[in-house]
Amino acid sequence: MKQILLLIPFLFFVILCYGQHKHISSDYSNQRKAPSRQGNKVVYHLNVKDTVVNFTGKKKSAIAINGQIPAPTLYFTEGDTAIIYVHNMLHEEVSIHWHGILLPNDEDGVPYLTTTPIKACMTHVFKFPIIQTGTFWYHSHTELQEQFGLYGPLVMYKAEENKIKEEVLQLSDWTDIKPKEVLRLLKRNSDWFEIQKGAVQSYGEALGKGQLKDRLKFDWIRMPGADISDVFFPRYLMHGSAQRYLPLYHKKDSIRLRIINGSAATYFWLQFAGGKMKIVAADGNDIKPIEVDKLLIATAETYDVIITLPDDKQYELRATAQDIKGYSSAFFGEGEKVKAPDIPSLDYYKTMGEMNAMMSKMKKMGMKMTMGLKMQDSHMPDPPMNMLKGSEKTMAMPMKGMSDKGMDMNKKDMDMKNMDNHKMTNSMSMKSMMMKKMAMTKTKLTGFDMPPGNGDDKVLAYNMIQSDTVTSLPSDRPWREIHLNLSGNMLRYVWSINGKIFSTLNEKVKIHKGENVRIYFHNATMMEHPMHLHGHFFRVITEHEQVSPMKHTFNVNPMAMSIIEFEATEQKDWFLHCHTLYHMLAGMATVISYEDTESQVQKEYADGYKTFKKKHGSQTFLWANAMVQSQGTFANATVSGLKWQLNTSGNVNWKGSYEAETYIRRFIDKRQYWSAYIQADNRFTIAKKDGDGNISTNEKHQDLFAVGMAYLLPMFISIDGRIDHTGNFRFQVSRRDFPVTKRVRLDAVWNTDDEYFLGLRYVIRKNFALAGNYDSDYGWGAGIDLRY
Ligand SMILES: [Cu+2]
Repeated sequence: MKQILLLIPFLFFVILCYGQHKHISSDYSNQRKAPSRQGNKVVYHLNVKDTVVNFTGKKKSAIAINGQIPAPTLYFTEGDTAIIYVHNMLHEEVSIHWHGILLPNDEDGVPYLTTTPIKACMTHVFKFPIIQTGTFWYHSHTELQEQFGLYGPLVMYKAEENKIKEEVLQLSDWTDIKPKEVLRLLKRNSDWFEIQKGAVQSYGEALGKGQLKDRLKFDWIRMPGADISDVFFPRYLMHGSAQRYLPLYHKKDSIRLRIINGSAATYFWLQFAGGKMKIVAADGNDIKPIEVDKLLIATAETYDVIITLPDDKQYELRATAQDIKGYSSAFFGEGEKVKAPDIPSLDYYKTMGEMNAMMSKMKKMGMKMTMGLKMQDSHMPDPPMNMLKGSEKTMAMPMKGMSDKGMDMNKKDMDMKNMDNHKMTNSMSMKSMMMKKMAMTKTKLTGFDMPPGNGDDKVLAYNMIQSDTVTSLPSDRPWREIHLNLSGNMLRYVWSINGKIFSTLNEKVKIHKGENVRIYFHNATMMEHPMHLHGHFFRVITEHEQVSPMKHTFNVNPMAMSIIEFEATEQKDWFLHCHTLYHMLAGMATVISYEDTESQVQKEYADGYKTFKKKHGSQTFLWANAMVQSQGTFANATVSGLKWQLNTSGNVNWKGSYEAETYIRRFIDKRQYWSAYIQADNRFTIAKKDGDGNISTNEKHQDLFAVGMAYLLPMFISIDGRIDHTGNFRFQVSRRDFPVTKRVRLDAVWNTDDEYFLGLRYVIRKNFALAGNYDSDYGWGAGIDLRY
């Protein structure tokens, strides 16, 4: 009886949930075609639901809104009130953030930070006045849902708008690998994506190209290689399909393209086959029109671009992924196809050499790969991007990860933090002025100037964008200056701001209403970061000081410094983060917080907020592998957290000898080169045959406890010393995953107990390789390597 009573609340929930679904379904059919309008209230219903897609020839699950990917475009006019019902029909929590929209804090849609999370089977109503115009978008802010398809456009018209024909085009990237698995592979430091992209920089190829020295230099500073992106995407989408056909356009038609980069982790080069593209708005704000041949759109940015068809043909608008590994297209008009030119693929080895040359140049100049920290030095050399620009244009490619030197910045930065982080000033200090000047004239704030095609093309740079109104901040306000270092560790795929991973962030960045806020972004990493501040527009300082463009998302170049400024007119907390989804979820986020105003949601959902934070950098991952060989099996499993790892490895041969080692390791320093561990060993050895070939009955059993320390040397050589409970000291040297060729990896281990291991792997698939090895205890063998 008691059990039945306990069942009642459960049954009640099931009925409620089912009822909710039914209710939504009927709503859905009514609402899917158009919003309902009552006076200036515009009502939309968004049904978030599982779906099945087929972008690559394989059926995969995804998430759609009203059955669509991208989600339906929401249209409003300035002065409207948006009323948006989000019906969560998933069995998991959902959130919707209105990207680039100025709205009350609790409508911003970041779950647990600003807005109540939308639990499974629940509906949340967003209501906010439309006080701006332009092209924007919306997306989930819950874990990896955005990569699953949860994004859509949002267009706000002026009350009196000169409308011409228009197309909304949302760009995105798609992977058949589950996004969670993508993140796990990045955390595992798997090189499967590099293999897929053809971006492995192996010793074999470097030797063949005469660039062994460059390859060694990279390894010497513990940098895995030069690359632009972390993830391989098999498909890029132009508003939901790889190729889109828009035949209803004719000669001389001008079309306003509202282009939104809704990708999880891709910048795109845009090209139009029918002539120049006229850019008229950036991030929703009108700018002085600029005609260009190419433009790079960073993740989460939007541009309004006008194209004109020169003839009655089909003209391609192409969006090429920045790593040139694929593109999506839209064809305008009918008739003969006119394609946009192909962009030559990247030469990683060439880049490697050029980056090394740049680094030595910087070293010679005594520059600590840090921008903006030595402003007083009038002989300050140009920032690296500038150097890049002056030389070969194809070299503007970043190195993946974090340089040794870049990490020095953290130390230095600590001093700087004490000095003037969050500093209040009434007027600009000398240093501030110098830095600003630098941002204006030296750091060009472009995307990578890797010209897609010939060098005469006009390529958009931030410095070319001028707002059509003056954007300078009021001069009678106090200034607050904030320095944010974008930092990271590629080896363990940890990303941070001021050395803090969001999951471990205790102190928010405090500002005060009524101030002018200036934020310096110092990118100490070798990757670009599209930084996005919620709920505000900021001016990105360019050489057109007065009319610097207003944006909600902007690209910070590798090893460069950029400045943004905004008026603090809001209240409560606003998310500030890198919009590369995997960087954000690995910790590159912080909170801009208005002093003395607190979000009710964070208090109300304190535990949820903790979990939300944890999911931005402190997730736990598991990986394992097993080499099944002719002489035995070698297995290894790791559970990895932010600062610790639990690992167990074991070997067993067909005769019954086995050995198992289990350790728990804690990383000590910021760079995570140092670690300390405790270990338990367990061995059972059946002695080998004696000289006459008789099997000896001599068996040996040994249990050991040990403590040790390990350090990662240049060249990715790991050294490790441990002492066990019998007093025996063991020193071990190892180098793993050494890239011999694109697909061949070498592992080598040696220790003072005279044990050694040499293994070669030929990688065939993400989780399958052919392997052969020699182990001092187990002998020669060949077989397969299975990886998870
Ligand atoms: Cu980033």
